[in-house]
Amino acid sequence: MTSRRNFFQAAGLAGGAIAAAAVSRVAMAALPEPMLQTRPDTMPPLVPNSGRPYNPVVTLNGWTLPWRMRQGVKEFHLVAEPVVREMAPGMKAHLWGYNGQSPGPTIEVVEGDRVRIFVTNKLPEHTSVHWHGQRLPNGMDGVSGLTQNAIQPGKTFVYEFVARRPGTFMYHPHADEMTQMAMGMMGFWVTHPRDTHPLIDEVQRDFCFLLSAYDIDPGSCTPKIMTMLEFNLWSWNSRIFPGIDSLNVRLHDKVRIRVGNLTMTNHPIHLHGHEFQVTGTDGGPVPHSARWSEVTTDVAVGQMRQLEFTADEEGDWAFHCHKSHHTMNAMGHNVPTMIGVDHRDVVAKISKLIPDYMVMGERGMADMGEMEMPLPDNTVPMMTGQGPFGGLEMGGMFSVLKVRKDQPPGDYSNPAWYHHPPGSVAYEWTGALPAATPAPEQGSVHEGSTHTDSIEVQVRKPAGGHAQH
Ligand SMILES: [Cu+2]
Repeated sequence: MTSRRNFFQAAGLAGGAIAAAAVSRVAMAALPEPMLQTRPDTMPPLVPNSGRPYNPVVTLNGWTLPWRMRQGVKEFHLVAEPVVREMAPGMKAHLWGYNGQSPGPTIEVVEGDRVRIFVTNKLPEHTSVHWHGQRLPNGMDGVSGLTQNAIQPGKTFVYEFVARRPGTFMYHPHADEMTQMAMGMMGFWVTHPRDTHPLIDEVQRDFCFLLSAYDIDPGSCTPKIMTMLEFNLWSWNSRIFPGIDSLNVRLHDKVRIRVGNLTMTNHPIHLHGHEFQVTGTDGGPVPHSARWSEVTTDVAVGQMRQLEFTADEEGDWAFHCHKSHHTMNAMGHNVPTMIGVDHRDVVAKISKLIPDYMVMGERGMADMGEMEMPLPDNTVPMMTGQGPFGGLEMGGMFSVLKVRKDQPPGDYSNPAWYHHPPGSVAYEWTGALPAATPAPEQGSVHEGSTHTDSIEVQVRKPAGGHAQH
């Protein structure tokens, strides 16, 4: 039943809706100017100057996209386009990204914000943007072919929804995904809580970065997009060590680190010197009863994790993926293990044929860190980086958490290396070394079992073609 009063209210709403539609067409005629950022440095937090207040995040080697408020709507303008990303000093990659960079800028909003995102496609092929993890109307989900027409080159689409759920999210194309994500198209999204939230703590430092992987042959600059598993550059925000900035905090700061994984494999993210808790996932804040302390947490493909801890130990603490091949830069993987092999004779013979032939790996691979072999242009050494005590022999997904008593509140600048208190650094033993002796004879825990020194394993393969029963 419709009363006269309701009828006028409905008419009023309808009139309002028409007016709003007319205004928004005008607004769209003057969509926000796209902001570009091509510097690979970590930009200071973008303190909100309009809309609801919040504590901004800091994107490692990245930045937050400025917005404008228009009639209560937060408007952003993303431009999908080819970019040149310096992955580390001396190595530039030709990637695809947003607004001058890969990954794209971080988008920060507040729970309950109405958000309007203009997406302009300057790629040579169609694209779309999927807002990974968000609650939104189905038609705003960004799956080309399923929920929308793909955004053709040169076209601009508008996405609009309310950021309903606070937490850690990301965005990426859902059109020719294999190519576009292999080329670096992705970005971070943080929705801050509107009020104090029982499961979301206030922190003094809030960092975020995406895990991405590339396969770029040494000496080249464009990723091989068909690679599924054998990537050679493991990056945080499309940066590789020593190109990843350190995470600089003040002693006793509460620190949050948000990580999203858009590679093809999982990454056990490991922090030295502190225990953290996983306080949030793509699904939202983790209940207190489901949190436990860790020093490593696995971030699987397509997942987000929020790590939180109190930085209460001063120093320079390594922070890295624990897959040791992910803390190295581009290299060949088809190299035989040469540890223990004395191939000096062979080298002499090969050197007559190939003057530049190099012995590799007979004492381990640490020599690679200071390898004197000339590298192709646009290539970063496999293992590199200098610390106060010499070579770090790292690459890829590696950085340092710098905890300092005198780091000013809110200051993210890079302090000098940690000054260790006297007597607190591992040191060389210079006394005599006793000869090794066998461990004392003790009964085995498996009393009565056969003597171990008589056991020998023999492997016999079944005769070809005839199964042995
Ligand atoms: Cu990894």
